[in-house]
Amino acid sequence: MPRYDKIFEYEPNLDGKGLKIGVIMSRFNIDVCEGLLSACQATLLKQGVAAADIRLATVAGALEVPLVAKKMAESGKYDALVALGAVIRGDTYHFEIVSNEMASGMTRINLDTGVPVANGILTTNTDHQATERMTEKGRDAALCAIEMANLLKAL
Ligand code: INI
Repeated sequence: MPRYDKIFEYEPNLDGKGLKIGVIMSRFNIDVCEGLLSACQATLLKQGVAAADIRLATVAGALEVPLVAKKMAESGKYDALVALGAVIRGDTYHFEIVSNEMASGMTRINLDTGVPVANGILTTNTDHQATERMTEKGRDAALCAIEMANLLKAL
């Protein structure tokens, strides 16, 4: 049933069957990262992605994620990627550098490679905020990756 009148819409498709998904997870603030991974993995499986079609690479911190994501995107093996990590504000300017560089790196990979990368990297002021948001963020990133993979195939 069309949602809008007199216009064809590529309807959001969250069916993960047959999709190959690469996950890049930072290990910095590992408890939060593993919370993100757990929600992401559960959602991918729930949406029909086969366990054997999910590959995980881990890196030291969020700044390392874009390079690994780029390499995975260029490999041609994945329909979409999910980046997971936690950048939590400390007392230094490093937070801004890590958050901004990571985000611009992710945008570049999407546009340069044509492979969608869902950004599931939390940027928060406190550990508490990160812990509160990790389940929803991991889930949303998984759904975003599936939706984008299907949309790009359909266009
Ligand atoms: N990396 C993170 O993933 N989260 C952070 O909060 C963080 N802080 O705050 O420093 C962080 N720094 C490490 C960075 O991502 C690189 O691993 C490091 O600079 C080596 O390149």
